[in-house]
Amino acid sequence: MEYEIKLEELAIKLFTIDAVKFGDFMTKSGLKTPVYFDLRVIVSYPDVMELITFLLYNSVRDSKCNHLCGVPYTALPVATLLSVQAKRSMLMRRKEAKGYGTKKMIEGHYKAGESCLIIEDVVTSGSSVLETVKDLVKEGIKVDTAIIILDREQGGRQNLAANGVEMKSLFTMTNLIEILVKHNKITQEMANEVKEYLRTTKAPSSTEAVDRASISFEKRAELATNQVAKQLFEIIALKKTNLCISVDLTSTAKILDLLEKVGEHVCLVKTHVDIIEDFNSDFVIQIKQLSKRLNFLILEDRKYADIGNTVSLQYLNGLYKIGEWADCVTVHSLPGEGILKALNGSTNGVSRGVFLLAEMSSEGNLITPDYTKATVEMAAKYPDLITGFVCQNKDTFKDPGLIQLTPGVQLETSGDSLGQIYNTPEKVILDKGADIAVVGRGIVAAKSPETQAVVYKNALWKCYQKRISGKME
Ligand code: S5P
Repeated sequence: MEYEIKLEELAIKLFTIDAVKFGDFMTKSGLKTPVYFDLRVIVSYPDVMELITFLLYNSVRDSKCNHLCGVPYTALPVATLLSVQAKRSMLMRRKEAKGYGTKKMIEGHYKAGESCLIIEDVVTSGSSVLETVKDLVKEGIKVDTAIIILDREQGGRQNLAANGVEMKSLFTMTNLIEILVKHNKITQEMANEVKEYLRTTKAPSSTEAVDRASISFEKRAELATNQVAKQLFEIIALKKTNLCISVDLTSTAKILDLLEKVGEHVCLVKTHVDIIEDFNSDFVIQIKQLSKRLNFLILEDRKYADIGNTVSLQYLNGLYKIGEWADCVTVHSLPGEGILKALNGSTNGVSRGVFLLAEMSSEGNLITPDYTKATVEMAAKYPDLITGFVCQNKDTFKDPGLIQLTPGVQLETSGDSLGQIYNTPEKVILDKGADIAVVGRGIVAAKSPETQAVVYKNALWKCYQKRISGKME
């Protein structure tokens, strides 16, 4: 109750000090608006600052975040007060990088893998919040919540949600207006005009977004929520290879022989266990030993696509008992969420990993943009299980803690006679946003697979380095 009373008190004060004004105004972008906010003035009113701090305090206290960061400049003093009161560390984002020394955008003491809560005054499109989020994420800091004084309800909430940031606000515009009408500060007529304006004027969907492709694999390891993804990022960074070999061979001896030669050059080995003619338990022991000795993970490309119950049987039972030896598996989203529910969990205390197929490389495949979008949305509900996506495009997903695995890679663009489409390492890493490139016949069918694996490894790594250095033409 005290909270409600103070919230109304704040609304009235904001009106009284002209932090919120009604009439005919022009926005920065030249649009007409019947309501205008300027919260920069609040610093001159200690009672308003105190009220805001009081109202935001509980959200800060209840958050598990290591740090707070105010979006420059208006929210900086608010963040400072909250930081002191909640005894929580504060970080500061620079508006411009220093011209000398380190190009640091974030000031304060922090470690990659820590988390940060964002504080902001007013959100319209959400792009200012996202600029701050982007710089924090680049440092390996996780951001999932932004605490806002006023949500203008013009699309900011949706833009933030699309970047994995939940917005909590003291007021929405609608609810602020209702309070002001109740206290006879504005007429019902004015309130209706503002509501109509809100209904018809939306901020453009924000172009500002976290660009996962510009973040190093080391930092992304800290942002991963799935243990397999974290491990894979770490292996990639350590071995300096983002090459996955697809060992589409039909005898265990040939697979083991190939892996003995190329294992040190790859981060991930992709198998199709059901094409092996002499599969046996000794093969499992040997490939696991190789994976330990040469430090790569194993992805069984089973492409599960059945109802949850069947998939859980297929995963743990039958001849292959895939769940016992594969670090991760590929899964279709087609049957719906049941398939992820069935796989969610761990085997013998070891986290599982799933690469969801969001797009395919083959010509004429039936996956539509809506299907891809729904697949990414489905994955967001299983942060502990999802390692990443098998997909072809950078825009398919944004979360820097997930991995883009892209097949259909050869040194020369072409295809095969059965609809496979190939792109070059440059194209998949620099244009298409792949984190790991899957190469099958490009290496397996080469005269010297070992030499060819090194060629692919170096080409892919060079592109990755170029990508994170930001020197793309
Ligand atoms: O969209 C896809 C998804 C996958 S997992 N396109 C693919 O080609 N794959 C797999 O990647 C395919 O099953 C095969 O094992 C590998 C590509 O092999 P390559 O010989 O064409 O490089």
